[in-house]
Amino acid sequence: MLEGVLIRGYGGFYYIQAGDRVWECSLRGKFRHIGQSILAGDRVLIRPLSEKRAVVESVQPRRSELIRPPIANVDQAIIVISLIAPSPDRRLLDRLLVMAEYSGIEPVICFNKADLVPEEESRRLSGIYRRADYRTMITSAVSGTGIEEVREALKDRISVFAGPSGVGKSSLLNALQPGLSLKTGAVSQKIGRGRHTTRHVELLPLDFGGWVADTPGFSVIDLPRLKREEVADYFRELSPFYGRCQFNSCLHRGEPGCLVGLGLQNGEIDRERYENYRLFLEETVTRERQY
Ligand SMILES: Nc1nc2c(ncn2[C@@H]2O[C@H](COP(=O)(O)OP(=O)(O)OP(=O)(O)O)[C@@H](O)[C@H]2O)c(=O)[nH]1
Ligand SMILES: [Mg+2]
Ligand SMILES: [Zn+2]
Repeated sequence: MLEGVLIRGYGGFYYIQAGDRVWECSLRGKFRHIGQSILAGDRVLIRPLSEKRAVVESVQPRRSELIRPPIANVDQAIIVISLIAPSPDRRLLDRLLVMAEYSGIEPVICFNKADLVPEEESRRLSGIYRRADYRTMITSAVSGTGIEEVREALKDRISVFAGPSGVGKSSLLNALQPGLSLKTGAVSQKIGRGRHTTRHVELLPLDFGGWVADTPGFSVIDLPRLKREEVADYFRELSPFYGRCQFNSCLHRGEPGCLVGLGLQNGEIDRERYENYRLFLEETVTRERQY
């Protein structure tokens, strides 16, 4: 028996990376009987039948399960935002951070296209998020800045690249591992989107260890269904204020004795982050009323 990771399923076959090769596998009959599904990212035990073919004997319990894209055991989300062209969509970034945290996936923010903006600008933006306790990187797929740091983050883990269209997700992956040859640029934006509905999810094995999934860009993302008092839990810089405001149930929207206002004044909390918190809170309150 060998231990492996499912990298893609296609036409009733399952491609599993184990040891130094990718095995074409079928599932043992019992999976059909118990109706157990198997996803990219699943860790499995396989029994080799020949040089390349094997049978999946069992699937290990999942640590996590992402729905879009459908991948099991994702360790981290590399959220790619470009510093310019397209300009940073902070609202989308903050939504993605909420989503990652909600799914139990560690977010890493990658500020890309650093070659196109002054260094102070990259540092300013990444500083805001670093101070808010997120892991950030400044990268360029063109000049190679930060690529080694991204490699280190990806090593031996299962990661998903996410973010708006045109920010350089596929370009970064190509820079990380030139052999990947993922399509990039204006053309791929169209094809990538069009293909997305039919394309099977695939994990790309990295030659330095680990797996990544590239995803097509998107610009809209719903917040998870939260309760109003939970929204602050998804803004890391607000956690020190938990239970410290005058009212225990403080939602930090101008209540008497709210300490977050002070944090804003002394620059401990970034204003735009706070505005997004308020926006997400209002959205959540509105949605609560609909149920
Ligand atoms: N100057 C510069 N251009 C970049 C960089 N990264 C990507 N680009 C360019 O930005 C454009 C979009 O890059 P892609 O890698 O296709 O972007 P993507 O995020 O994969 O886009 P979708 O697949 O549509 O979601 C291409 O023309 C790239 O050459 C970078 O670091 N610096
Ligand atoms: Mg792409
Ligand atoms: Zn408060």
